[in-house]
Amino acid sequence: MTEKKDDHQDEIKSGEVQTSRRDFFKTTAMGMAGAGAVTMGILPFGAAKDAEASSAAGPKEHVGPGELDEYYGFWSGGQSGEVRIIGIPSGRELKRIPVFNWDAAYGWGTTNFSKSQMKGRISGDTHHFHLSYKDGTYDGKYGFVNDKSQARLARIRLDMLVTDKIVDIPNAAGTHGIFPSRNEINAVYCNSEFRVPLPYDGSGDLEDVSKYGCLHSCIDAESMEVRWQIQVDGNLDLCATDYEGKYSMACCYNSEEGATLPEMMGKDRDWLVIFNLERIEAAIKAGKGTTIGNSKVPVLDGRGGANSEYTLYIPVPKSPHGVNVDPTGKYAVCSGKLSPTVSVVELSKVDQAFAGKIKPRDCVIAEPEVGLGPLHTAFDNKGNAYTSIFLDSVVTKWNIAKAIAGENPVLEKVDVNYQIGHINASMSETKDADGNWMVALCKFSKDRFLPVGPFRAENEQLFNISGKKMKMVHEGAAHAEPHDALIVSRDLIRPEKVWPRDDRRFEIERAMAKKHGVTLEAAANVITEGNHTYVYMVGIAPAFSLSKFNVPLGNTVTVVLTNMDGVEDLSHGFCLTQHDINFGVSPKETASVTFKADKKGVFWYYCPWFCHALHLEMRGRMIVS
Ligand code: CUK
Ligand code: CUA
Repeated sequence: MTEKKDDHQDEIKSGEVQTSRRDFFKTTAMGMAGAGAVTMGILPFGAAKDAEASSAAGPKEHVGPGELDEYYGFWSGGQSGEVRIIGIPSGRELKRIPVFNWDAAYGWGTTNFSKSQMKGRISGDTHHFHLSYKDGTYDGKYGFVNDKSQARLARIRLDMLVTDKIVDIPNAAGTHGIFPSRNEINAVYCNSEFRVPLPYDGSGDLEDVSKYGCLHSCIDAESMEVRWQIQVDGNLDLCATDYEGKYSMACCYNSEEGATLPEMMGKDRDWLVIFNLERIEAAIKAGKGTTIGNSKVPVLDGRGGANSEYTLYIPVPKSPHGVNVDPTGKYAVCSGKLSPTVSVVELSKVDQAFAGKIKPRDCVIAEPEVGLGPLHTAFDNKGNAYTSIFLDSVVTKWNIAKAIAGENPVLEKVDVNYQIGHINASMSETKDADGNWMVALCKFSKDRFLPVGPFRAENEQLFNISGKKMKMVHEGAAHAEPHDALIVSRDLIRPEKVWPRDDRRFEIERAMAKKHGVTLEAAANVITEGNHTYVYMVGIAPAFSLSKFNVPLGNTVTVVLTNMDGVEDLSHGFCLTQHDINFGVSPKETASVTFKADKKGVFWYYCPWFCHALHLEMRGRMIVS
């Protein structure tokens, strides 16, 4: 490896702004005696809440039957591989969007379109979900989510709230932190968490860890193609972007470049790595990138600390995890994880540091103590930050200006149950942070719910943060294992109720139909070309347009189904018995499946989505002979 940067230039100024454990207990005890004790443990997430506890000035806490939530919550699904939509504040789970996971209800992983994206894989690990931006707030167009397990990025289209595109990131492993550009729909930046031999194709020296590498990748948000990559020292964790489009940034927790736990924890400081996007884009344009292995993506070398014009390595303590930029866009907050501090980086100083006028460490303007095991930070609209503290199982509310002034910035600590990972607040990752809601995503639920065997649910706790004190209003169980969540004002998300018939989603089926001289919308056609049989049908409640089709044994069969009911919420589907085939089609949607007719006999197909009083009669026979 190249020479390491000097990360001991300055001393950490923590301790100036400490809160003692005693203060912490005082604060939480007060919290328990106040509003917290009334609500904690009594109300399930999603249950009705007595209206008198709602504060007049704050957001509406109770969402009655038939009423709509004020916010959409977008939850990553962790090792379930999906993304979930939750109504906030009610906690109602509204939808699960299969992304990297196979799903029977929608047929994700079964239909030809989903297979073209999943490419034979059926699992994933989604940690970070973000929406596309324009001018510092959400534009309602796309959502993006990482797959840590197989180095992919997926895009969800927000008009239909379905997975749209999945891209593989070359020479990467453990794609973890991601963040889109915040000024325009432009790029999504993705971090590799695992250092691997490069090229990552099984060639070269596989044993020598010092020869491994790690990349920060830029993916075009519209084409979803990987535009460039840059190699860094260490390995990367979470990702953020500024509001102007000048920088992307990443926390690095393994500056030691070790492969085992003790090897990775040796140093007192690792880095916040800042990527100079203007310089990187210019270098890529000038053809300065090289390629790695079979990948055609241009790669720059951002290693070598001070010697790299593309990267700035800001020393921060110790194995930092989350990095979050505040709603003013002025500060990036890195959570120390193994240090009880958060580091506040002033982004306006980064240019001076890139120019060599100040040391990288001079960009850190405050380093308050917030508790043991700080992981992630959310923000309100009053200059306060809320940091999740894993080991202490608390959320620490602290004031950014006070921290910068060198005063004790800690305003309140509140207990959460238990071992909190991510935290987020309503619109926290935009310039329109509104300070209404905060959610604590706790990794352990222990005694909070009925026991259900050794694998337990997570516990998610929702706080009204509009008042002086944080007030928990709900808690509820979550299936494994949302890492991160966004709480988004509902006016920014405007999903359609019916598909437009010319949607790009049906390109595969439309091209097929064109070739066969049939239309998808008026189809009752069986076309056999050699050993491939194509079956086109429509569903109009309560019937398929074909009540029977015949297939020669051994043929490949493609069934194309269009839902011709343009009625809101009237879905159909196609479940073929004994063939592991099941998918849904929402109003005016087309989808198709391809399988082998490898068994002789009669096989009923039926509509699995309850669509009509005669829904059970919506069926037909496939006869294979
Ligand atoms: S990471 Cu899981 S708690 Cu993957 Cu965002 Cu911090
Ligand atoms: Cu169509 Cu049930």
